[in-house]
Amino acid sequence: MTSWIESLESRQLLSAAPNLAATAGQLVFSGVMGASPPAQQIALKNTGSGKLAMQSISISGPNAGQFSVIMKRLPAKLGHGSSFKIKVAFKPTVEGVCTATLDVATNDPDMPVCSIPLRGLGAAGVFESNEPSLQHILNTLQIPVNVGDRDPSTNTLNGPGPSDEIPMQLMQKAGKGPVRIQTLASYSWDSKPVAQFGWYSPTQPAASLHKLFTILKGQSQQLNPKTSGATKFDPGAAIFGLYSTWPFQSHGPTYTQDGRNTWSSPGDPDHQHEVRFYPYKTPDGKTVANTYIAAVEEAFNSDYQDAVLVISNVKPFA
Ligand SMILES: [Ca+2]
Ligand SMILES: [Ca+2]
Repeated sequence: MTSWIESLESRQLLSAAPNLAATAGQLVFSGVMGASPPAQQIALKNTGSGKLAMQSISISGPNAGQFSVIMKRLPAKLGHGSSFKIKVAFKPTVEGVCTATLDVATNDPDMPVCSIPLRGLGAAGVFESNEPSLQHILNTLQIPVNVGDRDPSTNTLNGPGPSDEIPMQLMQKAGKGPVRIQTLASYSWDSKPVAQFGWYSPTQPAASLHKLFTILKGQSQQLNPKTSGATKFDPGAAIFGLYSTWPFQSHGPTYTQDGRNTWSSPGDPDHQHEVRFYPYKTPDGKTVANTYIAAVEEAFNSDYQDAVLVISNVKPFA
């Protein structure tokens, strides 16, 4: 039986332990082969009370060579509350999904090596056939959805083959609170802005579009582009569709309703079907209720990654 003194001592030992906490759970990059997108910073902090001995920082994993650490000399120890900032850079020499981990070895008693996932998407170049495919975009972001591309090594959604796509040309709000939209990627032309997004009521004239947000100039050709404007809205019980306008394209908006995309000619591979929806999944394959990937094609090359969105709190209107 442990005496109260021994118990107190062990508790004090435990509370004197160092603890490493990182400011990011993972880092995600995208870039063109041979070039470096901006390096991303991560801070390593000692949130324990004992001294944290910093032993090494390195990168390992299948594509370790695609990433590098930029840091000053590693401090021997970090006191309570102190942190050490480093940067991680991505310079792809290959196309497609790159994975590695940033490994931080310390004397943290319950995690001697803290491994932070690094993920990167390498592109052959910019625009059109140099762009990554929708499937490679989702693979990089660990969204295990099959888009039906018979050859994910090319930007075009070839086929398409059997996929997780669901029919959803119009939708309704599913529950309380607003509808939210997050932009995961944009591989389109670099206009100012790249695109304007919004929603519309199918029973109102085409002109009654409700503007939401834009993808900012300079933010195309990458994952997680910066946007400006409203990324949530409350349509109440209304049935609605999504639209986008693309200044580079002289034709009208792209709508979620195929029949409104009258600018698309019968010879196009995906005649008028310019937005595809897929149920959103977490990395372990679980489908998230009322949440969908929207893959948008703004013109004619059928790559469906001109914008890749996540829309939540909606249900299909059939
Ligand atoms: Ca393809
Ligand atoms: Ca594209």
